[in-house]
Amino acid sequence: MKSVRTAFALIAFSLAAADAAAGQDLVITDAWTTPSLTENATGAVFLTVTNNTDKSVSITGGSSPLADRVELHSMRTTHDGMMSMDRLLQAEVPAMSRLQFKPNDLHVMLIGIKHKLKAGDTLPLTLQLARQSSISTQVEVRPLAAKLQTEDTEEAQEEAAEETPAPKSHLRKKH
Ligand SMILES: [Cu+2]
Repeated sequence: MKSVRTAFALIAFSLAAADAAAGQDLVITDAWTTPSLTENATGAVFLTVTNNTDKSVSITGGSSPLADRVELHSMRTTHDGMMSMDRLLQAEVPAMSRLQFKPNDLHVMLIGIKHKLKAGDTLPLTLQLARQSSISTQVEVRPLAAKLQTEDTEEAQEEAAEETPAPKSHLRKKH
């Protein structure tokens, strides 16, 4: 009888672990970055924030013991086809929804990384929320190939076009 109860407890525990994102009010999952290319580099962190509450939540900034500063950034393509990065003062995670930070889009920027990150390393990251609360995670450093795989085809084509000189009009975005 005792062993049956233990088995039930184990099943309950593993379900809870697998469903962590669904069980907590606010949780960060799948946080990753790429290796640093130089000392004191900047780096973009990608992650998903899931909000299981019925109120929207604002992320207002972040911190990591391994970086001088942490900022929220967004990337966009300007009218002349250049990529531009903007600092955001906050990012909203709607009620019962999730917000994805992903390559060439919203990201968490590490500025002044204190030691070169290599694939397999992890670094702690805390995101600051409005009303003095915060959520933390461990960011996994993945090989550069992980980022290249997630970049969209259009981006890859633009890069190829830049390598082989093309008429400038080809790089411009149509209105
Ligand atoms: Cu950035």
